[in-house]
Amino acid sequence: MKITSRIILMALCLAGLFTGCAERGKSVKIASIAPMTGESAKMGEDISHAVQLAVDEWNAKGGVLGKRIELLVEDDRADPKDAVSVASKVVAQGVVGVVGHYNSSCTIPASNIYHEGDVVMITPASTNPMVTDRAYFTVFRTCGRDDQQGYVEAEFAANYLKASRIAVLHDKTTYGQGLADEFKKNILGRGEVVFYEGIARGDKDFTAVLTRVKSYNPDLLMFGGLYGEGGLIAKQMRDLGLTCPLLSGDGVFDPEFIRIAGAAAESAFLSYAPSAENIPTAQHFLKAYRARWPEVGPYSLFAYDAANIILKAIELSGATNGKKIAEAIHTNAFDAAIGKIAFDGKGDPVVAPYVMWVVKNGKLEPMQ
Ligand code: ABU
Repeated sequence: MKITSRIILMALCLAGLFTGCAERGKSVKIASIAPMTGESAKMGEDISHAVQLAVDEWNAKGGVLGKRIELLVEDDRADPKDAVSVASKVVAQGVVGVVGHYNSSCTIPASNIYHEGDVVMITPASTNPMVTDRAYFTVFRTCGRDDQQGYVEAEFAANYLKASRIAVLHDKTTYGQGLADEFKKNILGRGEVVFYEGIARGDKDFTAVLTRVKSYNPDLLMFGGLYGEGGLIAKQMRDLGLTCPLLSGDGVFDPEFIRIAGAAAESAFLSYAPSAENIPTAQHFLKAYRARWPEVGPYSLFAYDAANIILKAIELSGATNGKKIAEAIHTNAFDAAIGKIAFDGKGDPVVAPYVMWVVKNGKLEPMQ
């Protein structure tokens, strides 16, 4: 553990927040950490509900290692600094596993804390390659990566849409710009990127930048970012008479995108995982989740699997020590809701495909 982390832990001890040693043993603590407030709060709710479901199911069967599982739900407010302080807090509280974070820009700095504190972290949603490219032993993800996703989007743009003049917008975040850059790298030589610019997260009016995009007469607009801005861009580009298709990624993949864009969402193309509706092993999760909450979010299944993998690894290793739990994750294949999951040496799932979806009649539908 680095000196800075030790100092933070000592400060938390003095503040009376360091309950880790005193209470370790009474229960097994895991945490769900994501934005619970602000623009991406829906993602945090989707993730924490799924983790809650997994924890409740384990507790109904007697917990893990004979102990009750306690779930801490924490808010990182989609802010990298808050993510680091919440990560330090839960490590000090003796959490043995974390499902989170949502934003790659939070997961990457927070994972330094879990790495230094030997705590297992599995993100269900952070797709930037850097999350796992440092190959931290206790850091994993159940979702795919943006280098895979950017490749699939570029293949689709070149081969299906036959796009040749492409405008690219991104939200300047680790995820949004990262995905836009992966797309740009993979489209090179097949389509020309005639416009490339960043927008600001939280902005509501994109008519100025979209008017400039329109002046380039693109035959495709690719957006790297999240559903809030994605929905507004879809709506405002149509209002301006920009008729080319809109292509985006998993960050825009949510019914909220359609609720924001309205009819303008129609025919938008999004890359995301294959439909869970068609996966036999996912049926129990879908039924149990929908019995408690109305809408399964894009990362709910990945969060449910992440929580179950942490708890199963605790059971398999017979330990609550982070390195032992991580070793069990690295060396076993897990029967997850999404199917069998095994991890490579970096902590990425060995199989995590992306497919293209389209908005049709106001609904997200996987394309053939
Ligand atoms: N992967 C979509 C949004 C979350 C993130 O990676 O920042």
